[in-house]
Amino acid sequence: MHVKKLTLDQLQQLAEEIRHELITVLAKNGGHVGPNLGVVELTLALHYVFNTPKDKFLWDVSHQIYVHKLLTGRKSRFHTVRSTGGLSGFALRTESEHDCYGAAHAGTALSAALGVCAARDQRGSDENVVAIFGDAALTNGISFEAMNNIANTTKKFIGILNDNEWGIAKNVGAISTYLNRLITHPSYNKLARDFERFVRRLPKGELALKLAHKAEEGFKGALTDVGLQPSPSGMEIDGRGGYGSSLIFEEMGLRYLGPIDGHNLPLLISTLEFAKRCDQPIVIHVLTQKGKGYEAALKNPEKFHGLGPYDIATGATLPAKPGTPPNWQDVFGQAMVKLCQKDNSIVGITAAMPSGTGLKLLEKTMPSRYYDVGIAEEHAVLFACGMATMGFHPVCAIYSTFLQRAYDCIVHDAALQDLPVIFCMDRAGLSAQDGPTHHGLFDIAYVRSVPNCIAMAPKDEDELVDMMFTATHERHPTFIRYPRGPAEGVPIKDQPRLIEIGKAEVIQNFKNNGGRKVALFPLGNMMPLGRKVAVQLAAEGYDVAIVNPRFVKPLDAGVTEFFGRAADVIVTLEDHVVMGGYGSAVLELFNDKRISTPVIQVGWPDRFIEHATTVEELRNKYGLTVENTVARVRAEFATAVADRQGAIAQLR
Ligand SMILES: Cc1ncc(C[n+]2csc(CCOP(=O)(O)OP(=O)(O)O)c2C)c(N)n1
Repeated sequence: MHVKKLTLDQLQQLAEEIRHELITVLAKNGGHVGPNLGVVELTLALHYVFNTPKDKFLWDVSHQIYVHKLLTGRKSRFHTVRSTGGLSGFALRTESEHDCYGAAHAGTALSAALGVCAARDQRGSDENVVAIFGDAALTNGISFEAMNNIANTTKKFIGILNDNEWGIAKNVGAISTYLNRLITHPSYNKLARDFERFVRRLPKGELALKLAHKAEEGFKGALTDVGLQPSPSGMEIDGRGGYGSSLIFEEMGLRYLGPIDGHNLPLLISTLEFAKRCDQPIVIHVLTQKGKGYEAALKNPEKFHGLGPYDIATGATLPAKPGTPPNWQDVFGQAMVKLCQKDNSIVGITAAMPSGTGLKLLEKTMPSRYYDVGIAEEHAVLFACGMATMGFHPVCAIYSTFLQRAYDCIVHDAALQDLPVIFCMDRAGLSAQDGPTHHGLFDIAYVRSVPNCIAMAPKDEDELVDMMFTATHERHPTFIRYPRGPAEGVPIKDQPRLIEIGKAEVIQNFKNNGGRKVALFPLGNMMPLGRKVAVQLAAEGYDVAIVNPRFVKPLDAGVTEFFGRAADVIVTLEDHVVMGGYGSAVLELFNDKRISTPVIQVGWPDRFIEHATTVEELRNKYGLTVENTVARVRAEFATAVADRQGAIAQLR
């Protein structure tokens, strides 16, 4: 797409077409509708002014990258976005030379962009480097770590703060309040003199000049166009000699331009042209509207941040089929409310994911017991640790993949001090359409090696509630992992039960019917697969036991050892990488006890699992299936028989 050759009218026409494409394709595939509709003009302006792949765009989270994909040779494949074999929903270096940096976790763009700048300066080349980051990404500590470093690292750095007042939910905290004050302040206009001078110096006849004139108009109307609320509080008092001196960016040695209307193409283009020529690191504060151009998305920014297929006319998403069990997240949210009602020591903490985790219900019903700390997982864990030292039982509801961010806080703060923080690790397992950045496949490995930690996985939603209840009675860091989507559909008891720590549940013992003995250990959400495997093996004459491990740490050494000695073959099943996972824990125990029963480990291989339309497709591809598990059991016995026959033949 030769955006640079287009006139302003053509650019505006293109913006319309892009919006249409986004709304129609995503209605089928699902995806990040609101964020992308919000950056149509910004992305067009970026491509108008800069030249990728030479110039580098680093998108924070990169969920807003669809427009960039459409403009960089991927239009014909856009209908495949987030589906099996199709385009990724995020920036991916292997997908295009125009995606110079992959991402999907928040807060990485500024640091990585600064690294690119440092490399450019070392090489002596002249690429422009642009980091595009959201107002909620700015609540993330890494963004500030980067800003602390920019001015003394490079002279050429362009940051674009894409401010739409929303993360997934409404942005929270002091930074958000600060940005709001900034954009509503009557003397906000930091576009200022030298920008005007720059505009006047532009050579006549260039489109940019015409755009610049339009820009002035647009700039005047910027705030009213976007329709942000004026701040109710007094803004003059910052205690530091005037509002201007308190600009965070300028205090950090970054030139600040804005706020400008992020839907005003001429204004965006002129401002970016200016930034390109600026010989000082610069941040441009751009105001955009999430969901711009689509009524349904404007009405419900949280839902349309990211969603599954929807009806274009109404914005309604497909209702769950009748009889679909509640989502794990909803069960978690309801259980939190009940637990908090009965026990004053319990609070819920989310890192900017109230609806995704299900904690929104707590926010609604018991707001005083609910904390949204922003996209700040490290802070969330440390905050929880602080509360735990005061006798509280904080529950951190954080996706498995995002908790990776806070690993040191888990080790150094929660575990080392042995604090009763509860980690509800949501999305443990696959997030199929998001892909490798979002799959939660490493948490067992990273938790089970840390002393003092207790790690469990419920087989169904009733057990999830029991485990949460149990965790609130513990004096150690406790981790509960469960996946995305519908639970198992079992009834939940009125009164949860305490589960004995480290105690597995024997669901089905051997029948001693003369069949070859196979003991299945399906962890957590692998129980349905385990049960199906059991049925198939029994049909083939095997004598099958099923154990619900419940605990990855501490393992139920007694039960595991018993079956290790009684069975001919053990099968562990886990929605986690095999390496370092639950099966590894069983093998370590067997090694310790000198048990030589073969262990078949069913789980994810030692590679990053790509995105796909459904979890089933990926399970089929990687063999987390009934057929493959049964085949491996058969093969194990065939090998054992062959080995035995070989050994007998040798004796003869
Ligand atoms: C470390 C981390 N935590 C949580 C998330 C989930 N998440 C994805 S996008 C998003 C909100 C981003 O808001 P913002 O940066 O303002 O961008 P916008 O969507 O508003 O354009 C969140 C919390 C994430 N991607 N990474």
